[in-house]
Amino acid sequence: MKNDTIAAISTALGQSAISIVRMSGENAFDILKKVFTKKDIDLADSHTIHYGHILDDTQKVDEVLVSIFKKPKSFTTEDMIEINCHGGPFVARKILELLLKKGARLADKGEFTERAFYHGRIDLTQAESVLDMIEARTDHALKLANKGLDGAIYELIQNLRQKLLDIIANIEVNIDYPEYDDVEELTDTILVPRIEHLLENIDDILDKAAVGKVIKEGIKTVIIGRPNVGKSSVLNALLKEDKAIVTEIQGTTRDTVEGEINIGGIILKLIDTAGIRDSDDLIENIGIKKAKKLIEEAELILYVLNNNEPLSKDDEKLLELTKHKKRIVIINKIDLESEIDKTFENSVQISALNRTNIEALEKRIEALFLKGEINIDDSAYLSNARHIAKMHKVSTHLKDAWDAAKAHQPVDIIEIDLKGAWEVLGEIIGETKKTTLLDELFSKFCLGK
Ligand SMILES: Nc1nc2c(ncn2[C@@H]2O[C@H](COP(=O)(O)OP(=O)(O)OP(=O)(O)O)[C@@H](O)[C@H]2O)c(=O)[nH]1
Ligand SMILES: [Mg+2]
Repeated sequence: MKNDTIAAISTALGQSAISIVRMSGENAFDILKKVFTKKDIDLADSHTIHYGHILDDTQKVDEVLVSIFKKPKSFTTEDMIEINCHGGPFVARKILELLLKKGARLADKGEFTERAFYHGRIDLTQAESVLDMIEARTDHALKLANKGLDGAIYELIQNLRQKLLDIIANIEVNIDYPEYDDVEELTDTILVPRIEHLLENIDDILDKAAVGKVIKEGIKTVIIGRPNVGKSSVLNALLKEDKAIVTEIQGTTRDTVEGEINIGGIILKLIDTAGIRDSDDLIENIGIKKAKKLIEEAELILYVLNNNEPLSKDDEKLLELTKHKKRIVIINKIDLESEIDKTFENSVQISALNRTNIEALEKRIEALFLKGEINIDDSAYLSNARHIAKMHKVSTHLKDAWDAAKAHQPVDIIEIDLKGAWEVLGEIIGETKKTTLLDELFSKFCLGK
């Protein structure tokens, strides 16, 4: 790990009231002193703010406030300074250039957070939460990110690791010191329920993770149906704006139209598609192909029917094609006479034109993904795809260990999978520092973070 001095602009480029230029590393104060009017700033107390000017030799560049954080009590655990300058992108860039000229190096993406991680200030899940925080778009997502940042995921994982370690240590003592009487001998009758208990813990975590993922990433929702049933009208009603063109002509929507809404704290990524039918129109056919592909990728299908028309063969086919998906059948145009005699498992009757029952539709969507109230304050939710994939791996190891214990295998065989589970849990919090993974991870950050 390098400890040279790095610098970057930490705020978004563009015009704003202030911008922040950040610097971290062993020469941070020496470099600052070369450009700042207050020459004894390194003697000031940590966590204080100082008024002064940034100078390019004798030329004033900007009037600034400089915050100082002395090692080890800083985000990176190194000496850190933050220069609050005026918000024009030119000013911030000019100050950055000066710092670079005086000996700092331009930070890589995410390098400040990376240093915090490598110096043990935060674990990997907290580092990832910094990114979640930046990307959060709803209150729920923000809460999740905050919990991660506070170390809730870390604690959750460490707790599981501790339980596993207790079993592993017990097995090792049994193997190495069979004569030791005061340590319980772990027979399979004792091991099976203990592994079962861990598996239950993990199932619960994975159940909650499904909710966590939805909160973090949103739901890819595709609106499909035959031409003219009112798909674009449903999109507009949900978005509460006239985004897609609506006409009485069949085949109005040819390409996809997208929009986003926040329902009960989750983001619905809505995609309106071309009505599916046999068409001679080249462009429309491309749209139809796209719609069929989107069905495969969708996490939620809103299947729209026209209340005023009986089900057609096309409807039957499309309903069959989407029956394995999370789906809501929307019976639209209830202001017109009903021609549909079939009932559906999960359906809502609306009039997109009159905006009738749109709230019921929203409630139905919410219920499909958020079973019961989500209470993020109470427990930690995994939401990061990397963590969830690892947790599945942990679960597989534990199931194998459980099978082995049930089959009365020797304890050292069972132990192999228990150790495997323990290691994978370590990978979640970054205890096994595989550099390729870490490089990739931190490169997702923006500069100055
Ligand atoms: N009466 C009534 N008409 C509706 C309702 N919703 C939509 N329409 C009308 O149905 C026609 C088709 O609506 P669109 O939303 O364009 O239908 P679509 O499914 O997107 O059609 P394509 O893009 O051609 O596949 C328009 O004339 C709408 O005004 C409704 O709830 N009641
Ligand atoms: Mg349309």
